[in-house]
Amino acid sequence: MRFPAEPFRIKVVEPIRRVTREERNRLIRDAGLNIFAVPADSIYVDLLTDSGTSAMSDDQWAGLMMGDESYAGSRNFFHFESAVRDIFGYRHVIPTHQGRVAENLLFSTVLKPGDVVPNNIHFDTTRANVQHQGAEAADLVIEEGLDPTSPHAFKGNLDPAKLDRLLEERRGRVPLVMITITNNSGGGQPVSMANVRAVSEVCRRHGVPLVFDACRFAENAYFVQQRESGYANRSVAEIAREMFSHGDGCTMSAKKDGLVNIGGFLALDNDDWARRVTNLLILIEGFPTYGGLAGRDLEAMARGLREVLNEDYLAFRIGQVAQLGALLDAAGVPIVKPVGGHAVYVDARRFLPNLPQSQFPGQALVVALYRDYGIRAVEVGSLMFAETDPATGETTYPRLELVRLAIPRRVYTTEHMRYVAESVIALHRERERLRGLRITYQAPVLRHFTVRLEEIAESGVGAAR
Ligand code: P70
Repeated sequence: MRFPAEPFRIKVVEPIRRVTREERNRLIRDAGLNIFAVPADSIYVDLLTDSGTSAMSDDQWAGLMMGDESYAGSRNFFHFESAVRDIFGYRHVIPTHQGRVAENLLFSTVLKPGDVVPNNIHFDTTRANVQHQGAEAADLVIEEGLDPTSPHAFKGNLDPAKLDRLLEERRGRVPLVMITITNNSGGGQPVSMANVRAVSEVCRRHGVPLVFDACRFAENAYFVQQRESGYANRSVAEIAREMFSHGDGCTMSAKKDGLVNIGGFLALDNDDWARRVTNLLILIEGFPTYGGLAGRDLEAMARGLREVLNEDYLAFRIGQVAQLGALLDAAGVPIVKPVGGHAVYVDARRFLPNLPQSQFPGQALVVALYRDYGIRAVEVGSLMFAETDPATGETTYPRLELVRLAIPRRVYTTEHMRYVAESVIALHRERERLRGLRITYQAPVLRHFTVRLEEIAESGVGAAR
């Protein structure tokens, strides 16, 4: 395997400032070992997220110039609305400025305290938005999806039997079922069409609507085409359309597979939900034909949503991520396999087996990657997801302790990817010198964004409570 050739030429370049290790060391200390708090211009390869970090095409940039900034009825809204209807097939299209607002609008409209929302695995903002309504977020991914070594082709699948049981037990308390494509918290793993069909059948039997978290829908559809029997000769656009036909709506952060730097939406078939969501939208986000965005942003999103279905692009995209994973795997770095769509996930538990989850091995790895190599990754593990019961003070840790190397779309070249691979491999060889961390400040929700930590002195290693 090799890195795929880029199916684009580069027309604009953004210089990267080179920074010394001493400067990075100082910056990460000032940041309280929180990678969100270091200045982005002190980073060489920024793999914090694939969200809002993509490079737009010349066609999208041209679209920005066609922005119609009318308060109501902008032509760009109609372009955007027809792109969403064509691709997703849902009637009501409600623009938001990003994905979490779509989640918040939906959940504040349909959830009550004590409700439950099943999902394969909720991502952080989705989980937090469910909990914010006093509802419970239930993760029902198949067992293989929690095993970083299982070679299952669709590790994002939601277990239909677990769902059936939950819908039985919590009858009347489940206003909707969600399914995240691809499953970000589980390693960017795809969900198969057969699974969506099975989940949809269970939902219909119980009379509960199915809503997709569709952030990375094109990447998911590409995996279906490549891996699921019966889909090799179907276009990615047809596959996406078929998948959405099994559900009742979707929330979307267009900062991923919309190929834009800002934007999102909620698309729904249910008239009553759409009406109530729209009323709330006007209260907190904006008029229904712009929803917190400029006309030009809507145009870029309309064009990006169509462009992302280009199969040369997707082959390059998925191939670039897969090859980074293959280089790490060949050198013995423990990663989640198969490699996901938008990111390579390093298994921090196996990378740093001597550090217990209470010492944040994933974050320790993130700090070292930045300090030593100028690479920014993000922890998706105990820092992001551990929960402490306020009554008992007991902490439950997530099954997976991962470090995500998320690849922005069309931004980095093959040489950047090689640099990342060589750096992670070098760090793996020197892993003995990494130390555990402890928290010195944390917020009550979504703490990873603002947390502060310090390194535990040498003698503290392995001596966790
Ligand atoms: C990411 C970002 C956002 C996201 C998502 C899924 C499956 C909804 C949203 C919210 C968040 C992030 C994480 C770490 C560092 C930076 C950013 N995911 N559903 O990178 O969408 O951000 O538009 O409100 O993945 O995975 P939005």
